[in-house]
Amino acid sequence: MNDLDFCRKVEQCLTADFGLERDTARPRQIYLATVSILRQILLNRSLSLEKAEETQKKVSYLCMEFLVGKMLESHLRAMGLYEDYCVWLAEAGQNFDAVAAEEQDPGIGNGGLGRLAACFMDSLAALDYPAAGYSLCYEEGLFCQKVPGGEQVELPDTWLYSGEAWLTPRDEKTVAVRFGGKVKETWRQGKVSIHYEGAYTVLARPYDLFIPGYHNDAALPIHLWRVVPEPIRFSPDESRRDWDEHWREQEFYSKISGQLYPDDTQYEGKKLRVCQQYFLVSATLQNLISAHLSCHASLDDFAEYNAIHINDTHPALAIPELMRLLMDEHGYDWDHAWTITVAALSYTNHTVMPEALECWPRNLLSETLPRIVSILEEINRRLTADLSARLPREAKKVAAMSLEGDGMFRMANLAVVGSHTVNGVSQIHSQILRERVFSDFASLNPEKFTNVTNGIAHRRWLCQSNPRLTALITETIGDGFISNPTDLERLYPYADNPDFRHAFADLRRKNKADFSDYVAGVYGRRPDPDSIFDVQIKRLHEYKRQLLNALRILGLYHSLKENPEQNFYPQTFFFAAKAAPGYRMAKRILKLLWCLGEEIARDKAVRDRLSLVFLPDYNVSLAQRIIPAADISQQISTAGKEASGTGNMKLMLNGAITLGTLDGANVEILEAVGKDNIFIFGKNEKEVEALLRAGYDPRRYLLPTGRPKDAAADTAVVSAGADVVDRALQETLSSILDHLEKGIYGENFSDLAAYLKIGYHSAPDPYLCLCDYADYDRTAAHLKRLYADPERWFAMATRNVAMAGRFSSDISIRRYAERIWKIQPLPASRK
Ligand code: 26Q
Repeated sequence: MNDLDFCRKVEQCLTADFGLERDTARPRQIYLATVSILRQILLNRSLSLEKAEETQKKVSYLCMEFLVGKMLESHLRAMGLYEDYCVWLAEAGQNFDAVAAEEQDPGIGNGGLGRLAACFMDSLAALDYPAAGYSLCYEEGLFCQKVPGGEQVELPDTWLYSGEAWLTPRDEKTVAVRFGGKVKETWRQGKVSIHYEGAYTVLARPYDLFIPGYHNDAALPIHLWRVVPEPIRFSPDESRRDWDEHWREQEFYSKISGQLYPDDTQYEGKKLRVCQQYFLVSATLQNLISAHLSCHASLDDFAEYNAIHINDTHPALAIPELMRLLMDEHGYDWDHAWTITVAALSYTNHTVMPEALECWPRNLLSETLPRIVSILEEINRRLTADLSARLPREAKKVAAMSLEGDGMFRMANLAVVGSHTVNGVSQIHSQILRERVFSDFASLNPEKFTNVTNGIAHRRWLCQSNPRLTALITETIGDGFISNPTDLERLYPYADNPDFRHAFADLRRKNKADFSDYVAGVYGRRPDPDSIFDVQIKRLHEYKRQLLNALRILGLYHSLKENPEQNFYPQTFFFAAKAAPGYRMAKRILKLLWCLGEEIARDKAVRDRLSLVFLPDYNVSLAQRIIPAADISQQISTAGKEASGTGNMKLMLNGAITLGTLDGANVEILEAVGKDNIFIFGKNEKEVEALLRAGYDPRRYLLPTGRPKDAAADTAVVSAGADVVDRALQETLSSILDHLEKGIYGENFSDLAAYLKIGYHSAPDPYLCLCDYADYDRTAAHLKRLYADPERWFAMATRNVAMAGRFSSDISIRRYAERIWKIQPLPASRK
């Protein structure tokens, strides 16, 4: 279809569906009509893809979340319709931004993991791989965040109000998923048949969301499963039903696709969550099996045509569920079913935080999924028998590798055992998986473990969100990088070209001014676009150390108060972060950030040079606005804790300079740009581990208590591990903690001071804020000094942009496709 046809169709739709003309229609109706036409085009494309897939292996990417971001602009751009559509609107006196504003951010994800899934779909479509995403169609996405008075308030995210328009219900693909009840096994001639008594059946219907490829004909579906209540047919059987019980069950199960869980690390054994997970995997696998059987004689070759990827352990029940379907519904014996299952499945781990590793209480699983539990037990019986034979006299190891322990089923062990390949999401993370988290499995089966470093959709995160930089790059090296991201390396020599650097500085200044206007419009205060924009945007978590950043800002504040005449380049710190609703410490840190922002804003003596802006309701759209305006990218997690990070890549791609620890993908950014173009500080992962093992004592970094400050001269130098802690540092940190105790903007933060000093749960701060403070401060100060030299700064920025191509999700996806999924792009001749 050419662009004019497209605009004409939108116009026809406006008339036919709403009885409106393009010049009098409201933006919402134009939005709905446009989405309706895009959806029809994409549905047609995806149907032709379904045909092509019959003869080729495809990947199904299972993920409890897809944080797709707004789609109107990105889809129009990918489909080559954007420019003409804007002109067509303008001719009618309409404006693209007004129409685009009708779309809410579809918040069906928490953070990094969900956003990664969305970036991967973008690249799979761009590279024309046969693929589909599978997730749930949550009625409500991640909560909208308000922060009145610094307290986080969570409001429901009703994304379907504008999001429904993108969805195509696929009634014909509805399947049944059973929960609860009792399992009856009947053995006949060595074969078991399974019956369920008193199980509750929920219908699952997919609502498809389509992702277009970049300038090709691809349209990949993300199938979002939604609960549909089963119609009740009144029969003698039904008359014996306990109807009270039925209503109770209906009330519970109808909520399965109701809400996204807003936690991104904390595991909690909630029945509804396990039901969501099983609902996703059961519906998905039934869908894949019936699609396979519609064009193949049997399931013997299922794994030759299907790569099934489980994104974190959340869909790990796919392993026992595929076993169940193969054995109970399709008559396979155990060994054959297991061979097919392991050949089909692969698993990406996204976290090493122990509190995030999912373990389901046995009782809960037995009452909810009795047949799955018997399969898990059999997998485990065979696993532990095999391990005991291979590791005699190593009962401890065998117990640690078992799927069951302490009355829990361990999903990470299940995911490792039931997959042919396991990968981490950055070099350092994959190494930690091999050496620590899964070391026993890795020593028995080293070839199972690999690394695929995460990536980002550079077409969204550069081309769409930073048009000025994109234009400069295109003028300089052409537009090849849009499809071949490593072409950006051709920009590298321009770091030494003053004209290029000036043009870069100039556009950054404009981006900052635009962003300042936006902030002023939405939040009331206008940041100074001539100050350094220093950005930390990510979920709020102790390990990400927003608290460390806040301590340093307090340090700067004190220093400005004490020495107002100093030469201080104005600096604006931006934070955006949602805290999990039940995460108390995260909410306290959020409050501190907010209060500190207010206190500084009211201090006439410093506010022109230092400010802290907490931007509420962080989401994909806000990220797209702030990233092109960022000078400094803070990636300061305690080493070994951040699996990869992807915000670090987005900021680098837009030329922000990283201030970070040797953690996650920062390590690879360092490798890409070299040590002169990134600012690394703090303990590395091995040192962190060693220090925690040896015993970390944060009080070494503070003035000894119980003595007046000036009487403690004899403690001028105190050693803390390898560190030399001088008295000036102790004074700085003590006065920062005093300030927390005294209160900031009327709020007392003694709890945070105690956390830093003594720790809580009888352990000192495991994220080592005080320990890393001095090096952080030194490194940040050094980086800031460089800002005063724009020639040097924009040379560094240029090198960052130039080397960011390797972090495109196109590159990650090619690796997954070639090394893990073994899939090929569709032939160009498919139409
Ligand atoms: C688990 C159980 C119950 C409820 C919720 C959850 C849950 C939900 C989401 C647990 C974890 C998540 C999300 C994790 C996540 O986003 N991890 C991030 O993944 C990114 C992509 O690989 C990495 O870049 C980040 O480093 C990692 O933190």
